[in-house]
Amino acid sequence: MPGKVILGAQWGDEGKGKFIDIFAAHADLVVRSQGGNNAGHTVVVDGEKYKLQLIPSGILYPDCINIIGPGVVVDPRNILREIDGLAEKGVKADKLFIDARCHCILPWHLELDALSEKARGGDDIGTTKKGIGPTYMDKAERIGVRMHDFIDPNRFENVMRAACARKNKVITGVYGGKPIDIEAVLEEYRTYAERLRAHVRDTSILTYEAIKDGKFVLFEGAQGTLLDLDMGTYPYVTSSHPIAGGCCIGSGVGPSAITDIMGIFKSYTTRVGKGPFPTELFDETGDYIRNAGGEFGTVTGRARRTGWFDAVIARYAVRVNGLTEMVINKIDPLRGLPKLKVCVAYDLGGQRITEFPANFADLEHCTPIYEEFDGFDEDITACRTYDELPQSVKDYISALERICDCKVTMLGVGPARDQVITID
Ligand code: 2SA
Ligand code: GDP
Ligand code: MG
Repeated sequence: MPGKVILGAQWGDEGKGKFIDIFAAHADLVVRSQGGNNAGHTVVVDGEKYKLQLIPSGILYPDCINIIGPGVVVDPRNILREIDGLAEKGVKADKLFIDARCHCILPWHLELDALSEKARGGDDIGTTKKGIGPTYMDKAERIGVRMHDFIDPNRFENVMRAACARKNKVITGVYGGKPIDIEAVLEEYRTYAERLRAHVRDTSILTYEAIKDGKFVLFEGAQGTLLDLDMGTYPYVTSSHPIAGGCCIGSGVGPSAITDIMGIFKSYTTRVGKGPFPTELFDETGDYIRNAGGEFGTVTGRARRTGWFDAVIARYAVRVNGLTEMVINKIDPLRGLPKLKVCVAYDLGGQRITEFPANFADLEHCTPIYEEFDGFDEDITACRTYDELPQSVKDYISALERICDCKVTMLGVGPARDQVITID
């Protein structure tokens, strides 16, 4: 049985949620290994929309075990809200387990995320303001509050007081902000700690044993390859590791656990937040794609920036993730555009380059070199086999497969779980 990774191969929001949901139906265990509630996955089941942030998509299947691995940062207030929201829709969280090693996102992290973005002036990252960066900073500095301390009644108060006092110095001293009232936080968060206790485990054991027993383990990616702290468009990245290697670190199992790595792409590109984006469209074609694709942030509602498919990025994603297969999702929004463009290389100072630059300054000066393909006017949302697709769509997909040098195994033609095409 496979250890399958499904991850975002661009800047996130490729529609991972839909594919994770499809495979979660057969999975014994679904594992989140990085990020936090900055993620937003939309899953549409029987017309009902589920917007999941931190809880793995396997939650929608009663027999599936859902793991929040040690590499994830957990906002106690937010996860309980998500659990309650699901309960209102009849979805139980009795098989949801949070690793004891997870770092907690606490009120000072939210405050510091907002203050640090504001202090950067026009040079802000465009974060989701969920406290992600400041929480990972504390983890790297080795001063964070881990879940095992948070839920321990004998340690909770001391650990929280110490962390708050330390961060209040930064909030007031560095940013001139208002200190966090620890008494109010203790009162509110003590109840969260009590409620979360039943979910906390050493999840690396659960994941390891599932793999050893030959179960189907699905590693659920969040954000996307270009937002990876090391391999993404630094500094306009998130503070975790959305690339395939991050799954091992963030779930506590070794690389031999992973057999398949599926990269989800959109048939075009989007990005939320700031940072370079070579194929970005600032014209009516960009607006057309944004509206047709409903490109607005799942968590923050922000309008996503839109552009043509960038195969330089796609080849990079194939390489740094070791993708074994590609999915081209959201093809339907391209309907009605006379021509479809694919960026096959960049022009950098008169030189043609085909590898994604490591240097942010270079990337800013790259201009795309495009190949053009015919568009399509047909409604493809009801197509369920490759043969039913218009010839121009088939040509576009074959071209992406050729240019990216990776097999395309599935296509997406609409938001619902069944609006996919599997290519044999
Ligand atoms: P952060 O909050 O520190 O992780 O922000 C750092 C950068 O990472 C980007 N980022 C994302 N990009 C796309 N989608 C994300 N999730 C939500 C969604 C976003 C939303 O599914 O739509 O609702 O706006 C996500 N999370 C982080 C972020 O834009 C910064 O560029
Ligand atoms: P994720 O973060 O990668 O899971 O993606 P999001 O849920 O943030 O954004 C993807 C959006 O596109 C959601 O609103 C999905 O319901 C929608 N979606 C997913 N697949 C398709 C598709 O093939 N066609 C269209 N039109 N919408 C899709
Ligand atoms: Mg998303």
